[in-house]
Amino acid sequence: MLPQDISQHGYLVDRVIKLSIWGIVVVGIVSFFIMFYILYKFRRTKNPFPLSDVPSGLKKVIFIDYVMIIFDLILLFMSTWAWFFFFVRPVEKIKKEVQEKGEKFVEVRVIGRQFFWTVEYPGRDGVFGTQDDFKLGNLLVVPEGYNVFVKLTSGDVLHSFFIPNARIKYDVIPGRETHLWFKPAKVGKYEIACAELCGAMHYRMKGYLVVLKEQDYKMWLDSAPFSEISFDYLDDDKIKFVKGGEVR
Ligand SMILES: [Cu+2]
Repeated sequence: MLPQDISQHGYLVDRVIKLSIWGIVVVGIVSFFIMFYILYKFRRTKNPFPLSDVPSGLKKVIFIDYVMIIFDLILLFMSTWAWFFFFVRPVEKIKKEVQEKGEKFVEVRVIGRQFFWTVEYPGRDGVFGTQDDFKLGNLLVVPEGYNVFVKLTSGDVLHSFFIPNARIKYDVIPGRETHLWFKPAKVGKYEIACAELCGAMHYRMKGYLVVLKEQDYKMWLDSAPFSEISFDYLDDDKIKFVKGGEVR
């Protein structure tokens, strides 16, 4: 039903979606059952004259309202929690937590433009603004199991950086920096989409997230960006880089 979840915290989003869908299905079935039951029970041949009041037995169905209120509150709590977890907590705080726990992380910058993504990497030293920084077009390469911090900006109009498999999506806003954090837990190649209608070629604004094993990532970083990635777990789909960061 949903695309494969490859991030460590994607289940927070999935359970809200699944609960919504199953809740709607159950409520729909119960509501239609009651509706058809009432249509049948109070049919005109048996009840030629309208009743002046709701029969007392029927008043009991009001319990459905209470069930719905409780269900909505649970849903509200769960979705607020997921939202808070991913987007409301300041990224500096998450980074501090990650460092205190001794977890590994990488940082990248993503710039959205009509109609492509530019991904800036800090290179081997992990620091931006140094000699070994490099850029790639439409390709975000990250190591498996690392925390990934993405700083998002726009070069022109509104875009939205969306990785369905990682369950993250955030608006890319001109003149403002937004942040995303996720933790890829499964190697492979996954789609990145633009989820905000940004112009005529919006549908072609597509990139890839490539999650590599740690040692492969390091190997790639040593030869980046003018190398090609081909590991057997990438669906034998070779990803080539050429000078200037174009991806073929
Ligand atoms: Cu776009």
